[in-house]
Amino acid sequence: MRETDPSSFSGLSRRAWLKRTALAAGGTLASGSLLAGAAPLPVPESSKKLGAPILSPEYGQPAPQESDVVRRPTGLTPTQYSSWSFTPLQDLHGIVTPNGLFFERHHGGVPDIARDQHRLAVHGLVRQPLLFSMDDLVRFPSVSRFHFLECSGNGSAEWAAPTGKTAQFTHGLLSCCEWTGVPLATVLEEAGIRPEAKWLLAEGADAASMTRSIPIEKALDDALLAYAQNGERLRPEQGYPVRLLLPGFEGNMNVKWLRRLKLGDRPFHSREETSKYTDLMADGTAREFSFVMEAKSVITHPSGGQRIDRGFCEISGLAWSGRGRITRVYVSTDGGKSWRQAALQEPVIPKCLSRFRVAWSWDGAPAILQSRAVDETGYVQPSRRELIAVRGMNSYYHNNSIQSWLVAGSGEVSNVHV
Ligand SMILES: Nc1nc2c(c(=O)[nH]1)N[C@H]1C(S)=C(S)[C@@H](COP(=O)(O)O)O[C@H]1N2
Ligand SMILES: [Mo]
Repeated sequence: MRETDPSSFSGLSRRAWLKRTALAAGGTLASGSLLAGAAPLPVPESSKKLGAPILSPEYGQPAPQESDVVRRPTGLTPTQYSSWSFTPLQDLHGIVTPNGLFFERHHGGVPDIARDQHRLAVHGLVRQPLLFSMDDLVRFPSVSRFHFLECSGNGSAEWAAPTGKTAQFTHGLLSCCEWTGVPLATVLEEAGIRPEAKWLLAEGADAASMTRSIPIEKALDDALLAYAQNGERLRPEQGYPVRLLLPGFEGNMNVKWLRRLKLGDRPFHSREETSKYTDLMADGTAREFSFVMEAKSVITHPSGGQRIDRGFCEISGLAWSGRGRITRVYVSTDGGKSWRQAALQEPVIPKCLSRFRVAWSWDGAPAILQSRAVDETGYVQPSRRELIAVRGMNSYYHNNSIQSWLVAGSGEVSNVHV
């Protein structure tokens, strides 16, 4: 029997809910059109014949209609080998980034590494240097945890002028997934950490042989040797077969295609000169060791490039902090003059994206939408002016200031500075 009794559609109760929410926000019915009386619904074409069989394809793909939900490059880098691709945050729901949409940042392309050939060396200030195959590694007890990863260059093009047209380009060097791996502490303890060991050098097996200096406290705290993301082995772009995951730390320290960990008594330099990023301050000095990604947020709907209609509009976005849990997010629809506290979607996980939502009714007048995140340390996400007052205009990395989206009278949304 086909469903013909409209009163039993769960869609109706959803409409009823929407109506209540919309009315609470001072609006009218959010969307949809009235279903005429008790007339039987036509049987859709898709119900008149069999669909595609199983295994078409073997590895499932998104619906073809969703083909514009893809990673995108800026197209501004001289090569595609040392470049970025951005996650389409404006088209995603919840907090998890699908693996195929995880942002990319490679300094020497994506290496093709045979899982059974790959080795991870642990040496330097340890009692016994060790070499692990992937099989050796995954034999250790593992954990699975949800964490975001953000490139510290995320938003770097936004310092001087509103540049990115969409949330993808303003904030898309940001992704989040469930990582599975072996706690780095377990493997270091296996090798035996010498008391003088204070820093680690992590090196990747890519053409960039990317190296980074990692403080031992982080290594022993919550660092993971991650070999899986969202249930499957790492994607090649994310560091297959194993990467370092330093929850809450800037992206570049999360060395992919990890092949070597060397323990030392100080940060590594010499050939590893490039082993950290720094922030140039207004007075010409450089701030170094700015490892943690401070609290930040962005409204993903409505956001740049989208268009909204009058009436009910759910404002929704993402908030995150490298220091722990997001405790509150405030949303403004008047360019920061007044703020309303947003609802935080459960689960709210430390060092993970959190989804926030606020019910709003758009009256058709131009509006400036902003979000401001607060984390469990009490840190409050700064406005652009507040950030510049401290950091000046010479900085490139760590732009965690408040994003403003202008909703024009036409309903078109664009990136603005206020
Ligand atoms: N071996 C290696 N690790 C690397 C990089 C790299 O180029 N080579 N890029 C780093 C930078 S700058 C960032 S932001 C993150 C990006 O991780 P993703 O490509 O999985 O998003 O990886 C880091 N780890
Ligand atoms: Mo990065």
